Amino acid sequence: MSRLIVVSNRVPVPDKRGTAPAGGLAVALQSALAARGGLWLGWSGQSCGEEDVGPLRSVKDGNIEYALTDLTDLDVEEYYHGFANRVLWPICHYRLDLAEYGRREMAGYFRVNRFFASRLLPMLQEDDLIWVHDYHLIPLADELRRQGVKNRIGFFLHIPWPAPDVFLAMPVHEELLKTLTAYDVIGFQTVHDRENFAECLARQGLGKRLGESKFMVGEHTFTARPYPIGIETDEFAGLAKRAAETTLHKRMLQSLDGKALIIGVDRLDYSKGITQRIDAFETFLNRHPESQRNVTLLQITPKSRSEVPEYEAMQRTVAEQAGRVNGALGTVDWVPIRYVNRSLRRPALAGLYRMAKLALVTPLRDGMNLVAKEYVAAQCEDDPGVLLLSRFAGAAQELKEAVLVNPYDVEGTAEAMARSLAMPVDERRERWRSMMKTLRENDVFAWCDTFLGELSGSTARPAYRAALPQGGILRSKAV
Ligand code: ADQ
Repeated sequence: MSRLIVVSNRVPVPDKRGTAPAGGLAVALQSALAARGGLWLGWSGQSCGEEDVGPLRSVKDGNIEYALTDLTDLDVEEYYHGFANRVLWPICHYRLDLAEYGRREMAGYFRVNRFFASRLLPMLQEDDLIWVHDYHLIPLADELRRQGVKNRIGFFLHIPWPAPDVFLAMPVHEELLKTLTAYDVIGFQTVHDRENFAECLARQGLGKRLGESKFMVGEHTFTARPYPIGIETDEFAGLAKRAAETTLHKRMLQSLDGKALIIGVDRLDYSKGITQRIDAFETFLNRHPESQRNVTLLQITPKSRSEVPEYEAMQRTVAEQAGRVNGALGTVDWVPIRYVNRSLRRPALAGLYRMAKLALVTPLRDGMNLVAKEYVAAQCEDDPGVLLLSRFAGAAQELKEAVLVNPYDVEGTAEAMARSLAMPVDERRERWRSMMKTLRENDVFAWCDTFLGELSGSTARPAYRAALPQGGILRSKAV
């Protein structure tokens, strides 16, 4: 079997005790790496200021090598904060209004991709399979090809690919689209993303479509297909079951004092629809006064990207909004919204999901949304809670038995909350069983196998689960 090379912006490096930071994606990729032997390359998260970047920092864990590079201040500003976070992220989430185009940032993005290619080059062997992740690294294959690399190279986009009218509004769209076609396999979360990509090619007159998933640009043919990402379903379900025995779980139950728990878990990001969700919750409480004092919304939102001004503003807006609702509707012994700005360990999160009667997963746009899948996996089969899910999350393409809503429709979402809380147990069980079947069939290990099967041209499915790194899901976190 060929070696596997994973390249992503950030890398979940195990610490000195061999413990990697947590999450299904990292575990699946680590187990694929452990089965084949290989290398994971990415940014260290550190800047070397204005100095020249020093040698790679390498950490060995069994037959996996983690290779980390620093970047200069200018690189971090232009490539990461600039083009990736202030242009590609908003554009791919349909927020043309938030995109800040600057020639300098665009040039910096391509420059840093060239730099990653030059760091990888000396470590490559002839038959290595290369798997590149996410929007930070779209031009990487093109840069590697320019430097003479002939290996099979795959790319997976974790976020949505926007409709042509949105994508084509980005000044550098043509170059970016062209560089994407240098890959051998391009993975999207949904059919919808792949079709948006295909329409962008057609609108630009770039190459031709040979079949549903086959495309040709110049002499190069490649595959572009949906590979919806999953979670470590059975492991996460086990974690949630065990969490019910913990002290935190018992304390939480006590503090709820019989009230139904409603949960929202998201990184603080404008794509997640948190303010619209709180508006909908307030509308629900006002329209269903009998629910007041009987429900509590726990919104868990760790800060992210606080260097981007929109995120800082959003943090203030959400805190003020929760405070306003609590002030207007709360009583001395009932707080409608508990707003928590921190990250939780996975066992604690799994336990809270299991306790919640309803999960509000209402992004305005999301590549997949793993919180939706984790919530379903964490439920107790006899008395499962209800997943209220945005139609604009990739997960809605698979979890059709969720209560699907349009998050922009605040009143519709409020009514869906009322229906979900009143849903009879038989209906909840039926919906849950069907969603759980989907999650079991397409877990993150199957996702990894399918993508790598396509990339390596092999139909045999290696059992990556058997090669799970020590400690499994308790020890790792998303890339
Ligand atoms: P994200 O935008 O980060 O990922 P998501 O898919 O929801 O979104 O994954 C978030 C992960 O972080 C989940 O595993 C969740 O449990 C964890 N998390 C969130 N809040 C947490 C908290 N307070 N404490 C601890 N853990 C927390 C991007 C894309 C998504 C796509 C994923 C994977 O934007 O659309 O689903 O990649 O491809």
